[in-house]
Amino acid sequence: MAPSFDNESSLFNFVVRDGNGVKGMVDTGISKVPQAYIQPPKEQIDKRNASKLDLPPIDLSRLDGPDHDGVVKEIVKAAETLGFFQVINHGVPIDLLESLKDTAHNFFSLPAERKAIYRKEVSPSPLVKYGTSFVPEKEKALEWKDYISMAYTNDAEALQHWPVECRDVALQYLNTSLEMVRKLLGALMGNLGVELDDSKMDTYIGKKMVNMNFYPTCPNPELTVGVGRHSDMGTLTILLQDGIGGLYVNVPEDVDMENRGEWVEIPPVPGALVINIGDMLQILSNGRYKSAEHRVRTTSTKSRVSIPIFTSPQPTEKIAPLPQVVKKDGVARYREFVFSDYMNSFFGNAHDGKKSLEFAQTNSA
Ligand SMILES: O=C(O)CCC(=O)C(=O)O
Ligand SMILES: [Fe+2]
Repeated sequence: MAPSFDNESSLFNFVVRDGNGVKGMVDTGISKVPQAYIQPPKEQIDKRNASKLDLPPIDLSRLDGPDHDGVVKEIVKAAETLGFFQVINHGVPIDLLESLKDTAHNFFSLPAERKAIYRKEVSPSPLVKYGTSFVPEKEKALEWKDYISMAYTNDAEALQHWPVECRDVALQYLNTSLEMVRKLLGALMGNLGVELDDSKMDTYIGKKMVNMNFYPTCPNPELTVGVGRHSDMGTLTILLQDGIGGLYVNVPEDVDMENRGEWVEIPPVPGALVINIGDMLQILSNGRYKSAEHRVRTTSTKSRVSIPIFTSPQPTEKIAPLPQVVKKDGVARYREFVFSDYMNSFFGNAHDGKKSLEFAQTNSA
């Protein structure tokens, strides 16, 4: 028998502790969103008056031709303003993108007990974690999302430990994306006067993770969020979204763009990947590049999937604004810290916009 979802602890046990996820709850046939998922009014997403971002995707094949400098300028401009852009001709095969979306749907359609073996308390591998919401223990309202997270160390360990249902496509996705990540980061760092050799590159993107997010259909999308307002913690995120839409980014107040201060939707573009700047790149660039504040709406008609690759420094890495930039700016806007301390602060708090950066802020930020 389905538990009573009006009772908070019975809901928490079913969805979070027993690993049924939001998907398991929706499959019991609920007709309205339980109280635990109702967001405070200021976090609810009103779809009706949101604009769509009207920026053409950047064609990365042009990086290798005579337009190289022009493309670098487009990438830099996007990183300095919105912290979000889309790319095409990125080197990841289009049929792989289709397989990834199918694989995510298939994985989340598995019976709960097949997914629940990867809950963090019991997972057979520290590389793999299945869960729901972001930090359910700390959240006032839960997020309408289940996920599987696969950390990368090397190909052999990925093939050994990642769930058999997703490992091949997830690993191909990661491996075919890395060249693009290196090119993008090389261009962004080059613009700051910093040349990256292979080992320096590894300092900033040494840690890699592939996630699959699943947002089940929701009876009251106007009351919930798929993911609450946040910026990503790491260096660069590569994101595959499906055709459903619902990814919003906040246009900062202080940039020269239309829709300042508003949430704009990043429209799905077939074959494109979304790139977003994470907190580490904002800090390394001493605030020139902006980590993007974003969030995800739910829908009542179809379940949505998205598949991000998160790149970041290794936990033991010391991070601080790059000296070349601090010298030019005359001031360091962030202090030095060890990345694992930033991670603990990030995962120790519910999503709250760009508050994550306060951990590293100095008075001059
Ligand atoms: O589902 C999406 O489009 C975005 C997901 C996201 O922001 C995240 O996983 O950090
Ligand atoms: Fe994100």
